[in-house]
Amino acid sequence: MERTLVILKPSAIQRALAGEVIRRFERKGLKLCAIKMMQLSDELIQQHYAHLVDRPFFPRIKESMQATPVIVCCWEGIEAVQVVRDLAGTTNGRKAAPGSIRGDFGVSVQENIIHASDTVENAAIELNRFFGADEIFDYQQSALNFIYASDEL
Ligand code: IDP
Ligand code: MG
Repeated sequence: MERTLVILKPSAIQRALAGEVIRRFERKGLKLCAIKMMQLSDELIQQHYAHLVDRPFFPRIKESMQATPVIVCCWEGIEAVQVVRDLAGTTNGRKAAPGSIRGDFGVSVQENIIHASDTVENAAIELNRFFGADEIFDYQQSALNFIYASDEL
């Protein structure tokens, strides 16, 4: 099983899409292992978007990510990192496929509703960045044998 980080950005909070987005992950069969609301600090944003710090639009992203508290969550499943990236859709909401979260709910590059970890390695780093070990829960997903076949588990 993989675990991945999703952030419901201020664009999701302000547009009252948090429930809708969480519902999509739940209905897919992913297991919710952690969830909390938090206000992102300057330091956390600089670490999280380190690959964009030198880009001219970085101050705008930072302001946007701090506009409201965000909801961070951890989702678990087989190949969960790619499954969640596919559910999110490509970065630009105008280009994202209809049916994806960004494709259905956004028309912006920046205000694109969610963050989703892009690799297994980054997912582990990001989960560690946003959650303490005691905030991520191990519990039995009772429908597991109806979500996956026995040879997939
Ligand atoms: P991703 O979120 O699809 O992984 P990244 O390239 O990692 O995309 O960028 C992180 C976030 O920074 C994007 O989700 C988007 O909110 C914002 N962003 C990326 N590129 C641009 C840009 O060219 N203009 C404004 N915001 C951008
Ligand atoms: Mg990214």
